[in-house]
Amino acid sequence: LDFCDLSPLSMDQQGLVDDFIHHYCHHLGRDKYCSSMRYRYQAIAHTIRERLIERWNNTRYAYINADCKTGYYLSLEFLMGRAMGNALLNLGICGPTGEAMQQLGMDLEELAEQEVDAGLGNGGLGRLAACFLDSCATLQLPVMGYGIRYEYGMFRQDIKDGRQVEEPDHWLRDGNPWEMERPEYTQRVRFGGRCEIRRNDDGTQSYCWLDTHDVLAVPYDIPIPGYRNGTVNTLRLWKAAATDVFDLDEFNAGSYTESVAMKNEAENITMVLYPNDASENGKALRLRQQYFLASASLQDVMERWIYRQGKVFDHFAERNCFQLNDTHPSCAVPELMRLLMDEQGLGWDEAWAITTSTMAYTNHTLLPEALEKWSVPLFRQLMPRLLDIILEINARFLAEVAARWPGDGERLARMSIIEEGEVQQVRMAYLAIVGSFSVNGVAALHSELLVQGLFRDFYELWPEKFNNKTNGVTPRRWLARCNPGLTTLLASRIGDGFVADLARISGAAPLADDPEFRAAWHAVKKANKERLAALVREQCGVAFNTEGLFDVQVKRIHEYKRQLLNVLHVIHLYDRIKRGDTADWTNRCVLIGGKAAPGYYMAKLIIKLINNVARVVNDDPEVGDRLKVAFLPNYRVTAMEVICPGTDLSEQISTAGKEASGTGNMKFMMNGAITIGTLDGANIEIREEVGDDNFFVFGLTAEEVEGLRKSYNPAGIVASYPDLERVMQLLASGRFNMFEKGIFDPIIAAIMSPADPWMVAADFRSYVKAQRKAAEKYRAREAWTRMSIINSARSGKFSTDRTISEYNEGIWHLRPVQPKR
Ligand code: DL6
Repeated sequence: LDFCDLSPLSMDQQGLVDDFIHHYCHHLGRDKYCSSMRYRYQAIAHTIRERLIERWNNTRYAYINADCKTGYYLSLEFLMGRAMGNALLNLGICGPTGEAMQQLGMDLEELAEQEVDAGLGNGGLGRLAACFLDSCATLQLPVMGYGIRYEYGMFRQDIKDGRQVEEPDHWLRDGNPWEMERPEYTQRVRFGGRCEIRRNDDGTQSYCWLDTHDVLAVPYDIPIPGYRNGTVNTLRLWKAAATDVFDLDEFNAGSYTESVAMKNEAENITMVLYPNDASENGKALRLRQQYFLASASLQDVMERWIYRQGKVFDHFAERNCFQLNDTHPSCAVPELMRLLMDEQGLGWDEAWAITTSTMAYTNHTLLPEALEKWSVPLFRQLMPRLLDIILEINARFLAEVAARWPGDGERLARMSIIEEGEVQQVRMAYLAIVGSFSVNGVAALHSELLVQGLFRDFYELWPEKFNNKTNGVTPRRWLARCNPGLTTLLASRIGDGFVADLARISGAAPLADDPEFRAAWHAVKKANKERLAALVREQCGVAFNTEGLFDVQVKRIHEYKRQLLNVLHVIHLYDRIKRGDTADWTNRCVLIGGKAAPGYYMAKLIIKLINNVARVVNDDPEVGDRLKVAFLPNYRVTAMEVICPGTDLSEQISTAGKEASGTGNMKFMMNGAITIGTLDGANIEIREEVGDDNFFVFGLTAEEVEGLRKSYNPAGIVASYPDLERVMQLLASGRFNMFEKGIFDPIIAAIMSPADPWMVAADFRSYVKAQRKAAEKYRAREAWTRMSIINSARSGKFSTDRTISEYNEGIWHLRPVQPKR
């Protein structure tokens, strides 16, 4: 089809204007009488999209020509946020596009505001996946993302009377110009039915999975541009659709309406993202989503392999690698076995050798409630063939353990993929470890705690499998795009190379001693604080004075992240103001934001407490600008793009040993915020990079937390610290819940419980001390700005380009490929 060989599209202002007009008038069919901004946004989105498509095709041809090994990032979540600004930045056409829009009498940033976030994730895990894709494309690595195209993404959070209210996020309602449906690559995923063993003529056996209820997986591809390098990789998201057979044959006996209802059941698989970031929910639909993703993606890879290489799998493992983003896609292990054995006729040993050389697993949490287990009966009902394979994997695995530790029955029970009990459970993390050649944690401490604790037995068996890959964030979105002021300033002094190679940002460290540079840095921060203050004013109706210390904690609301500790500190500051203890005061604006899982009672109560405290503090005329508190509703990627550039103090205050890594901490640091934090997750590595003088550390270490458990006595701690005693009294007095008697009693009880897993009271004293130090330092503006510059300048390690290079060197072994430009 020679007509496909088009000449490249123009990247200059006039070319963009012409194509915008074409899309607006001809493609979208709008005219000068249409006043809706939506179509203007869509016209510019399509104009940019076709420029991505050119590069997308060239990248695909280059990968095919290079006949290269490919990596696949399998994830139930990709928290992409908006696409347009990122595409413009990475294509290098922000300037001409802005001018083109100006020529047409429009403002590009205003158009960009029309785009809804692609909120296909809960928090850190999903956003990490999105940053990884950006870095893979920037490093020109042949990596494809596989995920689910949820019809409804993460819920929209409203705050009504101080409480979280969830609203559905129908993000696809107005269409999505950044996706391309590819029905030609549809796959069929099987559920239910039964298994039968058949004897073949040659005496061998084969397995049949019969009477299944099939669902179609239809791919939607999203282009992932690298930073100014001509590469555009692919994120393939699957949508579930009913098969015709499903509707007509099987349900012909039933009524029309029942058959349509069954169609809905198939399509429900990709209807909604589960909004829990840290708890297994045991829901059949969630397991169906997991298998749906794993099966559709592996079949897709397999189909391409067979198309290009034929039905020969000798080199499959050398040429393909699957990274499992937590255990959510770990059905991929038995599914690859099934495809290789049942569909391609390989024997167990051969299939197992291939599977265990292609699968790699990343763990993202130590929290027991987040470790997935699925009941064996549910597995049998939904994927009977997969369960057979898992049981066989387990039998062979336990034989290996028994051979290594003869007679150690306890160890066998501990390590078994199947947990015994009233109802047997499949331990998905163990399945992932046994089926993978690499298992990694996401920060040094987390990886260490994994091998010392949760996965200790497995580490003893296979120490070589375990490794660490400290997380990162992409400096394109999280510096260049969200903080143009700082980027321009940095570029004027150290060149703009740091955007593609963040290690170079260290060149800014000596500038911390240059008063002129500090003044310019301060001015940029001030402008960013004004932008953030405007957001807070608009969203929360609270006036933040930009002279004050902007003290920010935004992340999922969870007890282990200890938003409660933050609130107790706010109450303490309020108490000080009321007592007149305000000598050498630093004005402070406290911003908290984040979503709670809809069924998480305590997290939702904490949101209510934050809002109630905010109302009392903000309404008290005695307080004035000394203290302002706001809870930002509907925290999401786009909000963080305004929040992190405008923050002075970054709250990273989880109970040590509980936050696997954190990535918000890195975004804040990159944008010149100083961390107040515990020795948890990647905080430890941030502190190592910036030095103790540029970080406010406090609290128990992970070891101390565990050591204290048995003797933890919060009542004693409260009684021995008058500041905390007063805070608890204020809470108990009903000052923050005048007309809602007793609503915060569960919170008081949790803090006062010797079984409090998060040990809020234990760290209060050192937290207050660290906060006082931060407040004091903030008043010395030059010194604070110095710290701010140092934080940014030492953030080089926390680019996902570094993380992905480590994944590639240690696990994937992919060769970069340069497409034609
Ligand atoms: O690795 C990405 C991200 C980490 O930065 C967070 O520390 C961690 O909590 C998060 N993990 C999850 C999974 N469930 N839980 N909890 O979201 O991963």
